[in-house]
Amino acid sequence: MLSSVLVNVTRRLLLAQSSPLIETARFSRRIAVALRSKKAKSVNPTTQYFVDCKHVRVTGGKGGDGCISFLRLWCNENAGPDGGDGGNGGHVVFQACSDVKDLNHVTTLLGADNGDNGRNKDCHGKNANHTVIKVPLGTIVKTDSGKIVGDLDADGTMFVAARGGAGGKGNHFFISDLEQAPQVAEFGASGENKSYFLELRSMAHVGFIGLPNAGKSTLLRAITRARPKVAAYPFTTLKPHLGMVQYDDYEQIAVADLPGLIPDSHKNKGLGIQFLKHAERCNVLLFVIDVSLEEPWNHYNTLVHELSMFSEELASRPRVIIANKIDLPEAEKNIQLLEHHVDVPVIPISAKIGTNIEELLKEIRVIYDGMKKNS
Ligand SMILES: Nc1nc2c(ncn2[C@@H]2O[C@H](COP(=O)(O)OP(=O)(O)OP(=O)(O)O)[C@@H](O)[C@H]2O)c(=O)[nH]1
Ligand SMILES: [Mg+2]
Repeated sequence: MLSSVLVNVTRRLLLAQSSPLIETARFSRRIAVALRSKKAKSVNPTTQYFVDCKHVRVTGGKGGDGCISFLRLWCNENAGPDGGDGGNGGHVVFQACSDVKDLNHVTTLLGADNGDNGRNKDCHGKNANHTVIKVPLGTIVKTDSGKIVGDLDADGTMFVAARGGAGGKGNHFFISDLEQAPQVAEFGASGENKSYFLELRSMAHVGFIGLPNAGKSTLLRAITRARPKVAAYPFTTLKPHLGMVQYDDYEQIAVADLPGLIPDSHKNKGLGIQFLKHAERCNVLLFVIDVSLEEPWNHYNTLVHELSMFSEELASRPRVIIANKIDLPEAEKNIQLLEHHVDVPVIPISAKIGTNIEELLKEIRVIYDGMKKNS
């Protein structure tokens, strides 16, 4: 009885959560609604950094040794050599997987299992399983000298980083017309031992670009469960933070909060080129502008200038302006002026209060779908 009541309540909750169909005139099809978690965020410090570059050492498994053995039966004391072969060692393989978003889980030392040794009665050792390490889509594999040897840009693609050693042959293998009782067997070969740099090229689908204090981290906190530090001073964020926006059709969009840019960032001022490189790895750039400040279009022009000085291709990516802090009194007139001065769509929001966030999430999904269609 109680369980059926619970089931009904859960069903009602689920129905209440499920979203209505939203038809837009522009696309005349359903746009997935972002699922925004209502669960309270943990208050414990859980600082987790997004790892997009890693140096790893990989070792293939050793092959199993061959066995030297002679069979003795009750009716035949010298029934012949019966030493089995060793099994092959496992490979270390990197596999691109869309479920994985960064290289945080990849350890520095990666090894595969060894093959089993051969046994008497012609028992061959078992081949070791390969060690498959999932890496995000867009991971490139470089040697220590910087040569690119693998580009894992499609789901499921694999790169064999270190081959396992072959198993050694047992003495049964060495029987010949001349030698009927060989007393030799091989050791298993050692696996390859190599080192690589893994580098994640496509960091997130969407990246927030903005001057310091524009409210990028506040916005990431508002739309995802990520918890970057927010404070009223510049350069609060020193490393990129990543959050996932989940939609009700199970699509997930990775959003990155990048450290603030300042004039001359492309000359390595402020936090410098390193973070422009991160921007290079985002498919869509959202410019977060603080519209409570005077002449916000100048901020936008500064950001575009920095991006184009760094890379022309970067400046030509799809982009949208997010006019943040519309809750402040000076914002209203600044937004109108901003829309007048720029030729890209402007979405007014207040990341702190949550105004217009649903609209922004819908817009992000529309851009993301368009981007997927074109790629
Ligand atoms: N009134 C108001 N304040 C906001 C809003 N969004 C952010 N802020 C405030 O602006 C300040 C800076 O916010 P952050 O999110 O740390 O800004 P940021 O762009 O991440 O800054 P850096 O990490 O230094 O680049 C904080 O004090 C926020 O509370 C908003 O919509 N309205
Ligand atoms: Mg920040």
